[in-house]
Order: sequence, then C-alpha cells, then structure tokens
Amino acid sequence: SGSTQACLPVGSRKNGMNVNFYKYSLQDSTTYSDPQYMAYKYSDTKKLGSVSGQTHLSIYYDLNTAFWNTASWSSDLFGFYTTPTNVTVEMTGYFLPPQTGSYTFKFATVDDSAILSVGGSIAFECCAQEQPPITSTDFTINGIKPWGAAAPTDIKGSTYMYAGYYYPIKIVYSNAKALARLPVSVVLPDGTEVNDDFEGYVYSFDDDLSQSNCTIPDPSKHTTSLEVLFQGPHHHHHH
Ligand SMILES: [Ca+2]
Repeated sequence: SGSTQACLPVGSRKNGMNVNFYKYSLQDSTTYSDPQYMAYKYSDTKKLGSVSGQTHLSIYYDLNTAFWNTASWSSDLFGFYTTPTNVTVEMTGYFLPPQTGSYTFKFATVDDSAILSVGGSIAFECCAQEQPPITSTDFTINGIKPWGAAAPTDIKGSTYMYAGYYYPIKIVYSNAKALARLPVSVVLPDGTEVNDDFEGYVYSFDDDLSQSNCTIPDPSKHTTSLEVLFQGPHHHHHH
C-alpha cells in the first residue's frame, strides 16, 4: 500500500507521449498473455521505430484487406508505417493531474492485449522515461483478450494522485492478427471524462539521471522549499 510515487523533472517539458514499436509475430496466440511480456519482455524483440508528441492515445484499426490471416501494412498507428495487424506498441509519458483525488483509467475494450501502469518504479523510474522498461507487473489495468474469445469490455483501475506532480504512465498494447482496438479514457476526481484526447494531461521529459530530487516517493508528505519558507519557524514573525 502507500502512496503512488510521483516525479518533479526540472528539464524541458514536451507535449504528449513517446511511442515505441516492437516486432510481434503474426498469429502468435500466447506471448501477449504473459504479464512479464506485457511489462518488459517486449523490449527483447526487435524495435521497429518510434514517434513522439502523441496526445491521442486510443487505437482503432480496421483491416484493409479481406485476408484476415495476413500481415497488413499501414500508418494507422500514430502515423508510423508498420503492420498494425501484428505489432507491440509501448507508450510512455508523465500524467499531470489537475486535481487531487482518485483517477479511474479505462479501456472500453481491448483487442488483443493491453496493460496500463502508473507511478514511479512501476511504469518507469522518475527522470528515466527513455530507459529500457523496468520489471514491475503491478498493472493498474490488466487487459488481455483470450485467443478466439470476444474482447473484454470496461476494463479499469484507479490511482490516487496529487495535483501538480508528474506521474509516470505506461501503456503496452499488442495485436496478434486482424483488427486492433484500444479506446483509452480516464475519469477525473470531479467526474470529468477524458476520452482519447489527452492534450494537456500527458507530457514527456528527456532523461536526466543526474537530477537527484526527481523522485517524490510520497507526494502527500512532500514539502516544497517554498512551503518550508512560509510554514517554517519564521511563520510567526511580525513586523
Ligand atoms: Ca486483433
């Protein structure tokens, strides 16, 4: 239990998430069911390329061929030319909550497999977004479509967050064949629902492994130097 770890990177902030693409074998019905694969082992396979600055996070791909059991090429996934029929996609970024409270992340459906993780030392380490994935399988959402079964619906999980802190967030998605689906949404503490368009909520920072104060282990107990100044021993000083 305890608080979800957050970050305060001091480097230059960039809009949107980074997306890495990895090779996935067509009609491989087992690999995507392995939590360790969805957490980090995907990076053992060939990296196909990457794009940055992505704020529309949902995946919706319809096969553009009548042959459902073949690989098909297109740029439908984040503008990157690959085989959406069979590929693994890793999205990383920092989620910046505008309010303090419980955030419920949701996949309305999943085809074929996806996870979402939140927090430092869970999604990735603070100030280390671009490093190879860490081994945590502590998923906020664990969504795998069983082979040959209907896609599950309304898969969700909640995380308590403190406004103004940057929370590492990672989504890993695999498609093994044919169409691809991953509608991504989040419900804010005040009930506002954000669907697909995460503009203003997700950012990226270049790695800065030398920033010693990047990790905030428990934001509820964190005191900034400014707060120390105003709440410290000089608080009762009168002119
Ligand atoms: Ca599929």
